[in-house]
Amino acid sequence: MSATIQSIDAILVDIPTIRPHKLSMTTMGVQTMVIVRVRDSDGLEGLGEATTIGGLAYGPESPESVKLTIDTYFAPLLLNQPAEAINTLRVRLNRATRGNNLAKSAIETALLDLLGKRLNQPLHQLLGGAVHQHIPVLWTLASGDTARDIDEAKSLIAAQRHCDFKLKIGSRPLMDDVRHVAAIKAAVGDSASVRVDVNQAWDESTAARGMAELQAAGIDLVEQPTPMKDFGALVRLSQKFHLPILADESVADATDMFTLAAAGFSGSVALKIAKAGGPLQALKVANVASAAGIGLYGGTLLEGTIGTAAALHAWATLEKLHVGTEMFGPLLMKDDIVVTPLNFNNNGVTLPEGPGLGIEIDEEQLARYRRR
Ligand code: MUC
Ligand code: MG
Repeated sequence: MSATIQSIDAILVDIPTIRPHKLSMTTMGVQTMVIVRVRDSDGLEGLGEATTIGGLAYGPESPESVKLTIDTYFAPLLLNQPAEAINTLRVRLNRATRGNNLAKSAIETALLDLLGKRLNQPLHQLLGGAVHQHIPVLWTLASGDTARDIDEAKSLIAAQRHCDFKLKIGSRPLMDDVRHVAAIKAAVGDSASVRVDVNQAWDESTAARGMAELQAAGIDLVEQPTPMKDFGALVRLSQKFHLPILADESVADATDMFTLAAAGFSGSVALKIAKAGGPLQALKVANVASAAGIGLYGGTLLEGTIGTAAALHAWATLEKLHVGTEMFGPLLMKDDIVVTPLNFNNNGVTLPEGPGLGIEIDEEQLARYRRR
């Protein structure tokens, strides 16, 4: 007899960030995680996480809506069902509920963690095994202040914590942003890759001007310059410039990836377990992208250690991450709720060991930061 799901808890956890994190649509001072704990009839527990950026500023799911969706709609569909039937459970959820991929990602992660613990195997092993044990991780400079960003970059380079950087732009006039980016690129030098993320803030003509300026400043990549639903703009910009484009918000799932590629997009895609609905779903996006010759990037919605570990297990199974990853979420938070944090070293992170995610909750820390 297989184990059945006995309880599902979705817990809101608020942890301040180490400094303001300024994106085109919001400035974060705190990160809210929804930590999901799924218990089975043998007493084993699987962990998952859903996180977004700035409440409802980034996308249509908020941490509070993720909790409500899981408590009210997902739990009745999952309770008393066989815990290891992950594909069947996903079909069951998707027949009864639309969208809500962040909430679905937390559930898929927790079920995979649970299965890994049952089989005493790390999550990457359930996905066919890791190709890489150490994965490169860039850092986002987004304090909102050029001099502070330069200091931050230089100390991270010196500590070999990160050697590549992404800058968040788009909230200021174009040429202010270009000057900010060019100053940082000049300060960090040729050995560091500097990219920008516009988070949809430009229209197509601003993007065309911006890309020409950024190319001249030595920038390596422009992420989501234009609105997510305007696939035509991304396609035309990717055909017009040698400076590559990284599609982020435009591509949530494998169908989005297929549609954008079929429309003629070339460049790379930011894979995110949250956008896709879980690690297995994000790997489906990777498969479609690879078939279309589109490069891969390990993306984050600034998850804490649990969500970041889940993504790392998935990214580790890919042969090549053409433009690296940004799995630094835990480092942006002032504190953690796990017993052993991830090991960031040598400009990257080491894949955690142990069954499932290889992550254990620190109950005291969880009690300290959970929302009451
Ligand atoms: C995004 O849009 O890429 C990832 C890194 C970061 O600083 O923000 C996120 C969201
Ligand atoms: Mg992005």
